[in-house]
Amino acid sequence: MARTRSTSRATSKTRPAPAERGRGGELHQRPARDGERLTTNLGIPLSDNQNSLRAGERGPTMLEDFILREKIHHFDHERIPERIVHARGSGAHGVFTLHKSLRKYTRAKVLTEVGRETEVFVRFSTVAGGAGSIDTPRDVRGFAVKFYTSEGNWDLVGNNIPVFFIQDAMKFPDLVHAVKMEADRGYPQAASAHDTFWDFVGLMPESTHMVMWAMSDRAIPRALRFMEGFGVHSFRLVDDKGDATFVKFHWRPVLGLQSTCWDEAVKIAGADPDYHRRDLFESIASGQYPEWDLGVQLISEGDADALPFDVLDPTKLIPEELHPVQVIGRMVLNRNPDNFFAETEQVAFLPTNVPPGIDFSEDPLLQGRAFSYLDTQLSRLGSTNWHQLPINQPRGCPFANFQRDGHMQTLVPKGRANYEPNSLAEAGEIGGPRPDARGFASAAATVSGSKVRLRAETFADHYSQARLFYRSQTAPEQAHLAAALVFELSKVSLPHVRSRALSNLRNVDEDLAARVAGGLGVPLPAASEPAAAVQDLPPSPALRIIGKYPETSKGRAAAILVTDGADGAIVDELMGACRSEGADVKVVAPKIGGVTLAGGRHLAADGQLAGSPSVLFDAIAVVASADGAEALLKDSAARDFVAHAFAHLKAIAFTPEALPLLDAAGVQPDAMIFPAADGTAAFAAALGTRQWERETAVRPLP
Ligand code: HDE
Repeated sequence: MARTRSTSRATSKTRPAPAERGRGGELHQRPARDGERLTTNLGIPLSDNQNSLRAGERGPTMLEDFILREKIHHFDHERIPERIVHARGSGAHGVFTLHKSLRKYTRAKVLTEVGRETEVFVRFSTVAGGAGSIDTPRDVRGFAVKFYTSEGNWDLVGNNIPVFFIQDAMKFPDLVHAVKMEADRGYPQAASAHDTFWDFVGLMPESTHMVMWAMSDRAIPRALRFMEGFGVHSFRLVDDKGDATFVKFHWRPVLGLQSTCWDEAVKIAGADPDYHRRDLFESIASGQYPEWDLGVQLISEGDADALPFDVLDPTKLIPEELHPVQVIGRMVLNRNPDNFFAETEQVAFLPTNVPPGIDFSEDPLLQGRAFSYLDTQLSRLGSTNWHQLPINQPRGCPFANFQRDGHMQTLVPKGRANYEPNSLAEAGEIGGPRPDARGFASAAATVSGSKVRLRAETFADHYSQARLFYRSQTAPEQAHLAAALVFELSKVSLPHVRSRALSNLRNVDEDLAARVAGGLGVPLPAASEPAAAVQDLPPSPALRIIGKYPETSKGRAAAILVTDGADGAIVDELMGACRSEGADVKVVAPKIGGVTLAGGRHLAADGQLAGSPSVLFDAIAVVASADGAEALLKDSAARDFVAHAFAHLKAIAFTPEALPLLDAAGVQPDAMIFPAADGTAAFAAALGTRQWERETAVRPLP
């Protein structure tokens, strides 16, 4: 048994880190320097960080060991409550630059000062799973942006889907309970494919539109960088005179929209549960900064009245064909968090954080959110002073008021004046801040009526936009949506729940309902009674994924599976072609030590075959020697590598020696199967797309 007294000692002669005094007199611990003396939280230098204090070398640990006790005490309390929804998330810092002024509509400087750069922090999330759940479930994604504006923080706390499941905040706890793990068994985690979710949405026809989006490929994004974002609710922009215009906010990914196949998403969950988090972190670390354009739809009160639905109803979108999205600026995420907990976990988003010039609407869901988010910070972050955490503090401007004290107060305000009005400045003392007539003012919206608990008649149409969404999709997207419904409803064990879902689907589209019933192998029940007549609205191509953005290979990644003796010239050519398209290339080899190419050159591997399945890449190439290909044939990981890429409709390039492996994997020639000798450029150009025509050959679609 080793009986060392101490195996590590502070070697540096430097002094303990002194505290630095911040703007408001607050104390900030500066980051420790390498080799600096290790101390307790109160600055007592430590001589031994390996051994607890014991009575005798093999004796019991002593109660007086304040060093051990402090360390374990702090560790025991390292976790804070995870978010009740959106617990699993990934964050990044960045900058928003305004390119077009909305001066005519708002006095918010962040939306009027062209060229101004505003710091942002963004947190993307899934909704249903816990903090340790996978990144790729079928789920809505949160898209929350904190703008540190010169007039205070503006939080645009949106999703990657422009509508929501419910119309009234009253139903939110029911919705969340229904989708989360079932109450008695504690599963399934991060999945809507279970009885209680489908029971709830079946009984709430208002959720049908959002269910269409959640069953579409939007809910299985390829990466966070390839998602759109939406503010969802109608907000108001307010000008200098106090006049208001409704606004809907849109984020458009510069690299385009892209999703995975469902089977692929399921397999990624096993291969890399952190797939999205890793992609975000690595793309920023490598300088491929994710970017989005910010767009707005502006709707006057008069135009809102003319819409065939209520602008306050969060289950409805405003088709871009009716009110175009104007791009006004760009957000670039260019810095990873230094510390996940301090920043991504402790960031507190509040839809009520709006600067002067931006205001709420009477959307009953937004009104409920206005209460909820402030409330939740107290239980998550444990103190009303959560706004003093570095990630939550305003950065673009100072903050000053007479709010005082509370748990974990880090500010040290000076003087006697802790109330307003006061006249202490007249006696030369500190008087403190004062209200400013140019400060935040709510839009003067007229409100009238009796106190009632009822849903406005204008919210009654639950199916027309669900139909609009479905009918606006391309054929492959419609098939995926139907397949997702079949998958989800096949996990529902209560026949009446499944049947009600089908009854509601008949109001969306008879063909869709028939496809889903056919896929389930159950009879089609009678349609449910809609609360309002269902309208046939003109299709909106902007609701599609396929074809909405120009195709690009930028930001995508190809994997080249290589073996010993492979042709190095082809590998170089493939790498060059992919890189010139702005794509990344990874070398996958049977051994992590890499391969020896024909001619003797050593090629390092980025991944070992069994740990780097093709689901993690956008396209694959197999560059093998004859012997190497023969060895791969005997390896199920190699056969799956190719078979899965084919099943997930990806581009495949190959050298002739690899043909037996392609045959064993069931690959059939098509427009995205490229012989490497002359197809490298076409392969590299196809990284951002999928071969949709192949799909019927690889899986039955409903
Ligand atoms: Fe949230 N939501 N929400 N939500 N939400 C939270 O706030 C809530 C809603 C959204 O990355 C919580 O700080 C209610 C719509 C995002 O930190 C909580 C209602 C939309 C995030 C909360 C809604 C969202 C949250 C959990 C109905 C899209 C993650 C922890 C009235 C527009 C933000 C927290 C982050 C987080 C409540 C509806 C988006 C509990 C009561 C609609 C992106 O306060």
